[in-house]
Formats: sequence, C-alpha cells, structure tokens
Amino acid sequence: MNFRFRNKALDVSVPQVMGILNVTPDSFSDGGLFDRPDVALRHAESMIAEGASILDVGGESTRPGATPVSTQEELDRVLPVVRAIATSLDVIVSVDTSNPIVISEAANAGAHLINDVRALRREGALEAAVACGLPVCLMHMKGEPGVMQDQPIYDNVVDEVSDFLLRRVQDVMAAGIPKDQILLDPGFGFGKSLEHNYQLLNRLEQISALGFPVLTGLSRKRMIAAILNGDMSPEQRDGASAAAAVICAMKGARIVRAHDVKATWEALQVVRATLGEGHV
Ligand code: 8Y4
Repeated sequence: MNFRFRNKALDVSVPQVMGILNVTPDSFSDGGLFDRPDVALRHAESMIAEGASILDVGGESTRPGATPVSTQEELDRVLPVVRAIATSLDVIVSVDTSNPIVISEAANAGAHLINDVRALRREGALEAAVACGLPVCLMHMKGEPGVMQDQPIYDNVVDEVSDFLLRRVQDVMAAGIPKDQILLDPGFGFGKSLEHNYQLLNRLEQISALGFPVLTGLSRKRMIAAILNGDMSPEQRDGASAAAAVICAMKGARIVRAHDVKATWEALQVVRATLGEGHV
C-alpha cells in the first residue's frame, strides 16, 4: 500500500519511522545560524542510516510556555534545512508548521509533506496547503499550546478525537485536498490528560479504522515519562517510547514519529515480522 509524497512513494503497509529534526535554537548547543543546515544535515544522514524514511523538520516549539516565533524566524530556521535535505538526501521531508507562508515556502524549497499540529485551522493555512499540492497530516489538538494541558475534559476521548478528525477530513477534501493525500494523527499529549492519552493508545484501532494512514508521536513525551521512575531525562525515555511505538503499530499506525530512530526502527521490525507485510 503506497502513499504518494510529491515525487516519492512510501510503502505504508510496513510500519515506517519519521525522525524528528528540531531546528529550534534550544536544540543546538552552539547554534550559530551559519552552521545550522550543516549540523541538521549530519543529523538527517544519521537518522536515514538508522532507518527513518521521513524526517520532520520543525522550527516552532509547541511546548507549553514556549515563545511564539515570527514568520521570518521560522522561515530562516526551516527553509535552509528543508532545501539542503531535499536536494541532497533520499528521504521524505516533512515540515512541521501551522504557518501558511511557511507551508508555501517549504513546498517551494522541496518539502514533501505538511505536518500541522493545528490541522490547517490557522487563517490561510488550508488554502496554502491546497495551493502547494502536498499531502497533509491532520492532527487532533484540544485548545492551543499554552492552555491545552489545563484540565482537558472529554466525555469519550476516542470518539471526540475521531469525530474531530473526520470533520477536518471533510473540510480539507471540500477545499481540494485529495482523499489519498491525507494522514491522520490523534495528537498524543496535545490537550489530553495522562488517562486520556492511554485510553487513546489502548483504542487506537478506532482511529486506524477511519480509513486513512495513521501517524502517531509519543516519543519522549510526558505520557512516557509519567510511567517511569521519577525524573528520567529525555534520552532515558527511549526504551519506553519504542514500546509505545510497537503498540501503535500493532493497532494499525503506519508511521511513528520518534527521536531515537534506531531503537524505534528495530522495535518496529518485530511488528513487521509478527504481522507480515500487508496484514495489518
Ligand atoms: C519531549 C520531547 C517532550 C518532545 C515532548 C515533546 C507531534 C507532532 C509534535 C505528534 C505529529 C513533542 C510536531 C511535541 N508532536 N506532529 N509534533 N504528531 N504529527 N513533544 O504527536 O514532540 S511536537
């Protein structure tokens, strides 16, 4: 089962890894603007060698309390990296953005996928996505970063996420994005309590049954840290993150977004061997 990304195709009957490539300043210890694309390119090469078929380039932090970034700053962070990877490496380049200008410019720079945690709900974002012709990942988020973790309430989190995603699918298809160019994501950690996140994980089949390839991101998130001993550093969460990736893939997710690509890719090979290609 192939999913088309511009001039590339990806077999999503096999679980795939999306490697996370942050280009926010806090992810660079010696982040001079000049060497950023170089540093990012080396990180990109190593994630591809470890098994990533997609790289997600993000220049805006969605962490609660993070300072909002200007369009120019987001463009300056993201475009050189997207351009460098798209021109020199054989990988699908995803751009993590909600900004219509960044959507258009990243497409011009060679990006293959728009990954928007706001599901193209920002003014102008849907129009920009339609105009650039790229596939989109629509993610569920309740509220906005900053307030989304303040006592989120659901009657039934799985039903509500599911209803939201289907309504967004209708809207983006009505605007002109083809059905076969849509990925769905339940948005782990985005406006959900620990209990909500694990209810969603336990019943992820319901999201997979919507008829679109599902992408999930749990890597190093609080829902992982919360079930481990005390204050585990981000890297110390990678074993549990890989276990969560396995659960997602067993419940039908086709793409898992992760920091530790090697551990995630290896864990997903167990899923592949268990289910067999095309038997999810
Ligand atoms: C440690 C490390 C703690 C990372 C928290 C985080 C998703 C996503 C993000 C996701 C899709 C993050 C851009 C949040 N999460 N895109 N983006 N799905 N499609 N937090 O789950 O990684 S950023």
